[in-house]
Amino acid sequence: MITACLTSAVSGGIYSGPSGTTNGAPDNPIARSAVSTFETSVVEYFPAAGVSPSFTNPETGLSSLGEVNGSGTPGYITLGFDAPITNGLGADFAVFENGFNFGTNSDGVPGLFAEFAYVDVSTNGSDFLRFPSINLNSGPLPGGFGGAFSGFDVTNVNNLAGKHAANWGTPFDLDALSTDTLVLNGIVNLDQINYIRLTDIPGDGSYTDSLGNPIYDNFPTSGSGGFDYVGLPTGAIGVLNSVTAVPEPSSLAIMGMLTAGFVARHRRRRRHPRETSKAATSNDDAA
Ligand SMILES: [Ca+2]
Ligand SMILES: [Ca+2]
Ligand SMILES: [Ca+2]
Repeated sequence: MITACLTSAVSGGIYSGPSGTTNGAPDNPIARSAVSTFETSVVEYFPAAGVSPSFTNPETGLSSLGEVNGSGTPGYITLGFDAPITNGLGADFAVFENGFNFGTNSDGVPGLFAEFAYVDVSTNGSDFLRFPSINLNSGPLPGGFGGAFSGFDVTNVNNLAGKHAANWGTPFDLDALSTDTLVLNGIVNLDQINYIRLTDIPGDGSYTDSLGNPIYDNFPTSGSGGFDYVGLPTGAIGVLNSVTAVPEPSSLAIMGMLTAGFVARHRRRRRHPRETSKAATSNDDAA
């Protein structure tokens, strides 16, 4: 029975469902419990008009990006890291939102209460490069409560933040950007990503994926409108590949203690050269 469910899940769309592993999907999510490093700073935060003040404090907790229609500027947030993200094997970071399962597609795969965002990366903080994305949905799943409260079939969605349920991170592989002009010109260094920006997608279809398809999500939402940023210190960007961190202060302390011990032994040897030499001799005899 489980096998039948997994097989039908793949036939709905090739991408992963909202939570857990979907057999054969290229973008299975990362569990939050499997990640230990997250962003450490909020570099910029510009919510769109209409977000409730209680959801506008990203440095201390849950905040929202808000959304506007196609004529305005969508809300966004730019996040910084202690160590640059690098393009290692497979996915290099994962983005977490707070969506939840809602509805099911024709294959019985759960849908998602979706609030999507574009993902951009930067080395220098001013030149940002956007991940290519795919949305093959032409609207919400049936059974919702209208445009602002419906489920969406995320097996038709790729490389948009917010396509997985809470505590499941959407994986992003920097390899997807390797042929872009900004990378080839050295302006964005995929082995030194210092900034990641999340930009809400107002899901009325006025914003598109990389193929030109309109993107739909719950719209218009109010209060905590648009993509929800979980806030610091929890963090929304799980780092999977990064520059090797410098030793932690605790490690340095241990190294210091080891060095001090070595110096003390060295001094004892210099003070009592004969004893040391005797000990060595007797050891030799024993052998
Ligand atoms: Ca990679
Ligand atoms: Ca949300
Ligand atoms: Ca949105």
